[in-house]
Amino acid sequence: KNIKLIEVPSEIGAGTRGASLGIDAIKIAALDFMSNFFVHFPSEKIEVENNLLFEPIKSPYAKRIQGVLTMYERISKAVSESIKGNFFPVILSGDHSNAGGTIAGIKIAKPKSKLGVIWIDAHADLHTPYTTPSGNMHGMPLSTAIAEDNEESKVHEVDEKTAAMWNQLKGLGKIAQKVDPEDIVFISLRDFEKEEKHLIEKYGMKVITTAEVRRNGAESVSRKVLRYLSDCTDIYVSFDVDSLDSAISRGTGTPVGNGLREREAEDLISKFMQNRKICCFEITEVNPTLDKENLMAEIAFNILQRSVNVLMMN
Ligand code: DIR
Ligand code: MN
Ligand code: MN
Ligand code: MN
Repeated sequence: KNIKLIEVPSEIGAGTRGASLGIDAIKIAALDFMSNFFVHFPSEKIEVENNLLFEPIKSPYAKRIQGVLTMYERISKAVSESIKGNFFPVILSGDHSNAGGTIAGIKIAKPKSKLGVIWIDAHADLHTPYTTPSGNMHGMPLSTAIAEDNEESKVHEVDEKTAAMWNQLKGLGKIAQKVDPEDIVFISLRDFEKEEKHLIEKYGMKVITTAEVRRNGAESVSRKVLRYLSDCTDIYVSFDVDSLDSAISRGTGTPVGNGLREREAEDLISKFMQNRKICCFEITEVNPTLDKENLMAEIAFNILQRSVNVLMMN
């Protein structure tokens, strides 16, 4: 495959500052490993709106949604153009809200695809402005992808302007539901709210636990996941580094225990990358300001490098 790196150092969707530095931290890890990985691929850096962090919050239940909408537009354009140009986009991203733009971009490039999503994350990222406990938009990208408000679980009212921007996020590319909820598979999900659980149960989204990855191994788990997604034509893999256990993921905004080991994540992602349906890969939420010795970025780099090696052989 013809790899293109897309760098999205946006962190306006996160609740903790610093994820915009994750990409540079990954590059520094590459230098420390004396790897020339980053000279091998064309890359494109997307303009960001991180200056919004200095401004007052206008939408408490969807913080900086105006900026997130701008990011969705830019990211989806870059991703769709790279796919149309026959590239395989590998996205290095700040916070996970950016993944909503990535999914939109894939669908814009491949409107007829049935797109499956493998979401490797401690979290479900299925909140909406109507249910969010934090107002942080990195907890919402999958709801925009499935065009979901979760009215049934509503906990707060949302002002009209915010609601209108939320509708724009969901409708980006004039394709409402970009992913069928049943075509989402969560891996290592372990920290979610009841409003998210409601959607997972209602739509029958698939969940693979850390214990199952440990017990059955990468080969068996990847076969099962790909079987779940057997009627999909294309598959996107989104890797939030907080899927890794908190013992090794200090360097991310929301570390959670009972997560994957480095090798478990690496083996599993490499298996996915062998599949011909894989059309895009994203790594997100590395925050070096929280870390010691740049460990999180080093792990992310190892996983990135092995994944891209596998992609190039396929
Ligand atoms: C929580 C935390 N579900 C929220 N989400 C995180 O604020 O919506 N997602 N950290 O990655
Ligand atoms: Mn996430
Ligand atoms: Mn997460
Ligand atoms: Mn299906």
